[in-house]
Amino acid sequence: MKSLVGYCSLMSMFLLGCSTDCTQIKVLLPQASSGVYWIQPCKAKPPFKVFCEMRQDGGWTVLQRRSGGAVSFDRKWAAYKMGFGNYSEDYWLGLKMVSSLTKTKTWTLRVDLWDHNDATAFAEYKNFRLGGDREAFKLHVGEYRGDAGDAIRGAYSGIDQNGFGFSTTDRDNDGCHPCIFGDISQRACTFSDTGGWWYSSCGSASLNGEWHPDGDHIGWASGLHWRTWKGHASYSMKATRMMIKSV
Ligand SMILES: [Ca+2]
Repeated sequence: MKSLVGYCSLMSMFLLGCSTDCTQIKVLLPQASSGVYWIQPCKAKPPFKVFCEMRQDGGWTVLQRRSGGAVSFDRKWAAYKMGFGNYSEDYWLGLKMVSSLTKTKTWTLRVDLWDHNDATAFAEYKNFRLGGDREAFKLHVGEYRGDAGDAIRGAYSGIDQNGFGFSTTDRDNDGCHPCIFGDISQRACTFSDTGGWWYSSCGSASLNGEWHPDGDHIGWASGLHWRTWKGHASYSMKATRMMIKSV
């Protein structure tokens, strides 16, 4: 069935030209199941693979998934630009692909979080898009809704990540020098957080840090943080997922 659906998504891509994404596949094939698909947004050549979460509320293109420590997210600019990991497990789609996807249409970003007791929370942002390579894939988010809190805009003022470029250990766009974490002072947020992100002095959201298992998930500057939900003692999530839907 899945190979048939995959074939159909490829066929729809050829029939519809360049406009395919997970949302459109779900509209064309309401019975389509969650899985790996080829898509080709208008500004993207060649087509690329994504994991589509097919839900009652539509088809979502997964940008990021963390569920364990098998895939390291401690990587440099080139890797974050082009993507890494395993499409059906933990992965980062790639800033270039997300930027090309969000150049056209209007998108909603959904962030799902799981703690180590399997409690969940989510954050959704309207009008999500990324700028291009020349503006360091700057993050743009609109109105927030959810129960995880708006960690992108931050738990307090002065750390709003909206409008900031992406940073990695070899690309510093975090707007701070020094950057302060508790009693640590450094030139860049990525030195403590390790994973790439749209840091802003350094901010309340950071989902690409080092994954920590249950029992070792509290107190690390690195980790999978969403501090408007789990603000105390640097809590690192058990699992996270970031995905977008076109409207
Ligand atoms: Ca800096």
